[in-house]
Amino acid sequence: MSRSCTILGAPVETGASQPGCLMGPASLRTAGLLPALGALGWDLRDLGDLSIPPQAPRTHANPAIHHLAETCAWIETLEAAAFDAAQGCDLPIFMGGDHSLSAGTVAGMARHAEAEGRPLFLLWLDAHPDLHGLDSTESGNLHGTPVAYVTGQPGFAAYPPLAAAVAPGNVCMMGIRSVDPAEHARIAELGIEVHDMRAIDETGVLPPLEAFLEHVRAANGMLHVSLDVDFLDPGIAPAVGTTVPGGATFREAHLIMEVLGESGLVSALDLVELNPFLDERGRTASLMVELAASLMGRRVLDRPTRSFAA
Ligand code: HAR
Ligand code: MN
Ligand code: MN
Ligand code: MN
Repeated sequence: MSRSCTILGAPVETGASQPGCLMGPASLRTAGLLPALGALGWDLRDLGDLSIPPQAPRTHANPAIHHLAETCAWIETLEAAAFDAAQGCDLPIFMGGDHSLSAGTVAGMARHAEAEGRPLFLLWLDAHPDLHGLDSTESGNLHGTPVAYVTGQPGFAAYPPLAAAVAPGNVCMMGIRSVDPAEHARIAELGIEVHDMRAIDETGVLPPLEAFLEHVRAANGMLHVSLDVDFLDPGIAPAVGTTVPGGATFREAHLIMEVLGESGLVSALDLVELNPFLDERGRTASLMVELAASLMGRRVLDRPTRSFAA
C-alpha cells in the first residue's frame, strides 16, 4: 500500500524582515512539488493554503517585535492543522512561508507524538538556530524564535500555550553558521546538538546524521525535519532573505534527504523561507522540490536498505 502525504501551504511572511515568503507555496507548486511526489507513488492529499483573519496589532515589552498578533494566529492555526494532518496521513509537508510557521507545525507534531506515546525529534537544517526568546530578539523578526518556543523555553507568555514540548536533547541542528550571542548562550545551556558548518567540513554530513537517526530509531521516535532555504549555499539557493555564505552544497543536501528517506523515520517536513521575489528563474524553488523528492524516495539507482531503517 502506498504511503500517504498531506500537503499544506502556509503563506506566512510576517516573521521575516522583508516580504515575499507569502509566495512560497505558490512557487513550490509551480516548480512541480505535487507531480514530483505523485510520480514517486505517494498517495497525496492537497489541502490548499491556510490563512488567518486580519489581526488587531499587539505590542510587547520588547519594542523590536513586529507582527506578534499575526504570528500567534499562525501558530494556533498551524498547530491544529499539523496535529490533524499527522493523524490523517503518514507524512505531512508544510510549504512555507517563513520559519515562524514551524513554531506551529512542530508544536502540532509534538502534540501528535505525545498522543501516540512516542517522543518527537527535530532535525533543524538551517544557517540559524532560531533560538531567540521574545526578550532576546534584537531584530524582532519572529522567524528567529521557533526552536526556543517548541522546546518550552521561558519568555513565551505572549505566544499560544504549548501543549507538548520537544525535549532539547531530541533536537539536532545542521548547517548552522550565524548565531547571535543570546542563542550561543542558549545552545550551551540546553546542550543542543549543533553541527555547524565547521563540523560538517571536518566530518561530512553522514556520520552526525546517522548517529542522530540511530538515536531516533532506538527511542521509537517520530522525526520532524525543518528545512530552511538558507541551510543551502546562496550560490545554489539565492531565494532567501537571510543568505549566509558557506552553506550546504547540492550533494550534501541531497545526501541528507536521501538518507532521511531511507531511514523511514521522517514524520513531517517543513519547506521554509523560500522567497520567490528573490529567486532566479525559479531555480531555488526547483531545488527545494528536488530535495523534497529525494527525501520522499526518488533515487538514481536502487540501493540496499540501510542498517538503521526501522
Ligand atoms: N538570528 C537573527 C535574528 O534573530 C537571524 C534570524 C534569521 N532566521 C531565519 N531563519 N532566517 O533561520 O534576527
Ligand atoms: Mn501519523
Ligand atoms: Mn530558520
Ligand atoms: Mn535561517
